[in-house]
Amino acid sequence: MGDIRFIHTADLHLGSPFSGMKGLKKEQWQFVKNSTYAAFDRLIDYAIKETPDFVLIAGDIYDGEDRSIRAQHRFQQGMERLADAGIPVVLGYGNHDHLSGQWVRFELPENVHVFGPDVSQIRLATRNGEAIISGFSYGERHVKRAMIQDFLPAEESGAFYIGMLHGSMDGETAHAVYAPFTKQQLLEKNYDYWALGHIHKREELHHNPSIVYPGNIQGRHKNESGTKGFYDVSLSKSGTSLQFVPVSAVQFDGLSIACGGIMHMNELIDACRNSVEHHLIEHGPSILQLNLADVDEGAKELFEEVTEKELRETLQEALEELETFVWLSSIEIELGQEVFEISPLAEKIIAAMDSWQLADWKNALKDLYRHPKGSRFLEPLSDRETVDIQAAAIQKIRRNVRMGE
Ligand SMILES: [Mn+2]
Repeated sequence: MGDIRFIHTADLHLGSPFSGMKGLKKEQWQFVKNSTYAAFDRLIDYAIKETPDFVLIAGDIYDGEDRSIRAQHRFQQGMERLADAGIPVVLGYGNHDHLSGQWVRFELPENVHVFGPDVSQIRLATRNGEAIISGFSYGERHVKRAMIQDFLPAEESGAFYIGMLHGSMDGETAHAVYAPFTKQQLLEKNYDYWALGHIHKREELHHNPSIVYPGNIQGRHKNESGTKGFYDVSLSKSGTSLQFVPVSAVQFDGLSIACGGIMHMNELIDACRNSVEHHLIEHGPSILQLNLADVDEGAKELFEEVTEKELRETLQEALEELETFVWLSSIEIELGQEVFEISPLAEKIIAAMDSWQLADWKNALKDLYRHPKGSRFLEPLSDRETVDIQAAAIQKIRRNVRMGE
């Protein structure tokens, strides 16, 4: 048997609303909102150029259970382009686009094989042998059962066995746990490859056989930073080679600017523009959180009279002349403890927050999480998110609650 070659992608989240991004001009907003589609089109272009044996999509094709008509239309077009190129697709739906949602029906072309809510097998003949692909779609949003138990172990030595599973490792606390599995459970099936989805950060959990999260193809917020894409996989009975293919149309990143020695605002603006320009040359269109670091006494005075909003708008304007898309989503000013005198009240609040457990955060944020309209856009609160929220809260408190206030 020779190699088989396939594309492993997941979490396309077509139609992501990118809500919460404020102040973008109309064209900038269009550019960001179109990014999931642009990344998807690049994936399809790549497949047509490289002609793999098939394409696997491990869940969350759509961002919402209502599968917007626009998102479905764009997906349909992509699948038809693959049909014309003779490339089969195997997919399962995930927790975001589970089968119990309400949506307008589209009929996908015949090259597209879709898993039902129970674990089943799809067999594909390739130039170098048969691939037996096992998987399922989410019948409803919350699949908490260990679906791994229903996957049949590999038994035919003449075929490639691939498992497709949208879910998370048992004990993983940073995300809502769906269809939980352990690495051992996957390995016991004796498959040649595990094509996972759900976790948006790419990671190879195991090599030989490979157990892989490709991550999403387009970041949707600051916690999905860096370049995003999918894997081009070559699989043989002796091993696997994974090639990451970047396709994100815009990437989220943090960028640190050293402010030591800066005395005037024009110097700061120049320093920011230079750093941002370098970043864009290397990474392309970006949404950046600027971190102004090493703020000494001289630089500190510059920030006393301006609000973060004013500063951000001014810097954004200064970046407008660059050809590549860039948006400053926030500016953090890293102040050493000695630079700003923090009031005893602020100290107390920060210390109290430090001892909070997840349950305390849930209590503090309950108005938001129980909001009838807002709550459906939120993923369940996790320990990891509370770390981010706490860091942001501390920064706000440090800046706003000063001595004598
Ligand atoms: Mn997802």
